[in-house]
Amino acid sequence: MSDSRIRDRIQGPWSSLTPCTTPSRTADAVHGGVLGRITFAGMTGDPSLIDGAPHLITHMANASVHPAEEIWRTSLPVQAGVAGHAVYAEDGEHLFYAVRLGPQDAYREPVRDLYETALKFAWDHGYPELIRMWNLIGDITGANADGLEIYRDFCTGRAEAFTTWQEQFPHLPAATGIGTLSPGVDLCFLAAKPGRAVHVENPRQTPAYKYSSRYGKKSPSFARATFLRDLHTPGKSSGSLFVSGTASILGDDTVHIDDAARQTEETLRNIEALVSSDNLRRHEVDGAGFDVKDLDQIKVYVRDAEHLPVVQDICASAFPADTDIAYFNVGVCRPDLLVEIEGVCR
Ligand code: 3EB
Repeated sequence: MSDSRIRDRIQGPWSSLTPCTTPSRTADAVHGGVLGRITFAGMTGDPSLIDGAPHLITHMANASVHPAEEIWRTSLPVQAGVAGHAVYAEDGEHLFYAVRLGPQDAYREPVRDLYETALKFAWDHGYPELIRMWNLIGDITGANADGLEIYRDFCTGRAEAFTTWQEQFPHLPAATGIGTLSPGVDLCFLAAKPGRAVHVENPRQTPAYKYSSRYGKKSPSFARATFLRDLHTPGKSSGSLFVSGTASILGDDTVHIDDAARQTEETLRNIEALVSSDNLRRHEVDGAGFDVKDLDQIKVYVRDAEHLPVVQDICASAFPADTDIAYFNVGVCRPDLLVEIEGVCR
C-alpha cells in the first residue's frame, strides 16, 4: 500500500487526544506509544498486535478512494494485549479496544455479546468513560438471513448490551455507524478514566436514542458528540470535541432525498450547530466553542462513487486547505442517506 496516506491522529503529549497537524513520527516513536492503529484497506483482517500495538484492518478502500490509516498516539507508556478475539492498549488514562465479528446470519445476539464483552473489559480495566465508538458494518442496509435490515439487527443487540450495563455506563458516547465492503462488524472505541467527558446533543436533531420506531425496534445508541477535557488543565474549556458520524437528518427525518450536494451542506450545518459555543454552553462545557472550520481528522463517507466529486468540492470550500480529510465509498445506515461526515474539533 505504497500510496496509503499515513494519518497521524494523535501527537504527544497525547493526554489531550489532540491530532497531529505536522506529524513527527520519529519523535513520537521515541517518546510515546501507539494506542491503536486502524487501516482502511482494500480487504478485511482480524485485529492483531503489530509492533506491540493494536491494529484493526477494515475493508473501506476500493477503486474510487485511497486507503488510509489512523493512528492514536499517547505520550504515556502503553501496555497492549490480547483479550479473547479483541486487542487493546491502555496508558493509565485512555483505553483503545478493537474487535471483529465475522459474517453472521443474524447480528442481534452476537453483537450483544460482543458489546457486553467490550463494556465489561472497559469497566474491569478502570475505563468507565466511553469517549468515541466506531461501528463498521458490512452490507449495512442489506438483509440478514431473516430478512431484517442488518443495521436494525445490529442496533437491537447494541441497545440490549447498553441496557444490561446502564448502571456502569449511563451515558452514550459519540459514535459512528457506517458501512464497510466486507460482511461482519468491526468495532473499536476509545475510553478514559472518569470525570473528563461531556456528551453533547444537537438542537437540530432528535437524540438518536429517541428516534421513532419506524427506524427500527431499538433506537441507535449514541450521542452527537463527546467533549473530552484535556488532562492537567485547571479550566474546563480546553479539550477535544469528538463529532459523531453526522448526516442530513433534521429532527429524525432524512432531508434532501436524492440530492448529494444538499445533503452535504445540511450535514455541515448540523455540525456547525453541534460544535458552536451556544450548544456547548447548553451542555455546560463552558468556554469552549468551535466553528465548522475547526473540524479536523475528518472522514467523509459517500454512498455512491458518482457523488464523490461534488461532495469533495463542497468539503474543499468548507474546510481550510491543511485539513486532514479522508473519503470513503461505503454504505450509510439509511438507504436515503448519501453522505455522512465525522471529525474532531480541538
Ligand atoms: C444518524 O444520525 C446517522 O448507529 O452508531 C451516525 C452516528 C449514525 C452513529 C450509530 C449512526 C450511528 O442517525 C447514522
